[in-house]
Amino acid sequence: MKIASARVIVTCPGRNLVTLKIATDDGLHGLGDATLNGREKAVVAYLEDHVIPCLIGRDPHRVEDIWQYLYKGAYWRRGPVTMTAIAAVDTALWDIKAKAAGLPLYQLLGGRSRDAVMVYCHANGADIAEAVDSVAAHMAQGYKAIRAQAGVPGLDKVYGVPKGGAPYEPAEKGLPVETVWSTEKYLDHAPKLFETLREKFGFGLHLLHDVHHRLTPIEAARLGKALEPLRMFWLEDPTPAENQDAFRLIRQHTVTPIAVGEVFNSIWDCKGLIENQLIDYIRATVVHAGGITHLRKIAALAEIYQVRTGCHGATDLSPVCMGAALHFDIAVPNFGVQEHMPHTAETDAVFPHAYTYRDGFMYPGDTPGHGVEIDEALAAKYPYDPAYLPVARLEDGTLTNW
Ligand code: CS2
Ligand code: MG
Repeated sequence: MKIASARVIVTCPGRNLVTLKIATDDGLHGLGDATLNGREKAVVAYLEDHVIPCLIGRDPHRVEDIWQYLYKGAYWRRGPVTMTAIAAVDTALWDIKAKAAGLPLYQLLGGRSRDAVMVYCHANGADIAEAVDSVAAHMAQGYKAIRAQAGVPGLDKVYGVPKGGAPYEPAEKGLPVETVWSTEKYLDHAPKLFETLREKFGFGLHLLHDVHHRLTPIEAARLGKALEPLRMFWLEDPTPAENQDAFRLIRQHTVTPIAVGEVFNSIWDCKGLIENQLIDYIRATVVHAGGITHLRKIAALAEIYQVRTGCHGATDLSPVCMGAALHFDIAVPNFGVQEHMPHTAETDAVFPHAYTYRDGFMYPGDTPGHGVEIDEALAAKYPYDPAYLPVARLEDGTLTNW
């Protein structure tokens, strides 16, 4: 079997999604997600100009060798663009390998370690009352784990809360919009949200919260400590993680579980966090952390230190990533939880898939491969539409972490 061709498909059924399709000389094909929110075209160029020409004629079964070739052969290692491109190739090759074997991908990853994948959804509201209603609505859909985000009095826009009740989509069309952030206003308000949720719903529900990189380590420690009585499932991205040692300060002050890693693109971004047990969940994903091949290595390191997986699963990760992630999730021994932001109906129509949601859990399905396909004719009806993630500034104008 040889790789006969490969091409990149860009579509925008409500948001931009990038897919790599690799075809073999005996009629098989595999898909990989190559979406990098706000930098989609950089990955398209990396794949089309620097990767695809090197793939033609190679044996698609040599998944690890091709991964090493693309990682070490580039000389310039790591980074979100490079590792998303490698991830797309890797995911497509695993898809082909499983299809050639006539098996669902999870069977090539060690088989099931559980019967279902617990997922968490996004509840949000412009204020605490709306967020409470949103949590109740998602509980009614069967979710056992719910991330809650609410507006902050005095701030016009905050991460995770869409305007006008629309589904949350962080990227906005056109050039980046600028939003204002106030840690002081947020820190006074966040604990009230979870005190209200616990009073209303008790402790039988897993509650999660995404700080989205906005606090300093000591501020994150203060928030973690304030939330301890509310028994969070996790506090996500409490502080930027370039300085992995910063998490020691958080750990010294609070036992609230910490989740980090959706922006990580290699094991080197989280080696210290895991080995020093500074986090409890690693959020690295199939699409941004080098694909199935590399994510398995991150999960294996994490397993040694009792760190569990909690893969990112926002709508800017395509159904191709979700499908591959669910096969990874159902097989990996140290699974924690999978993020689940349902895609739009238009997106699901472009990407027919075997995975299903039922009563708080997801199932990858047993179709050979990762179980996700693309309707190229329909995809072509949604041309790329430039969109960027927002930029955040403090109230005095200082640029800060969005
Ligand atoms: C968020 C994402 O889902 C999450 O945990 O951090 O919505 C993130 O903001 C987007 O994926 C960025 O593109
Ligand atoms: Mg996040």
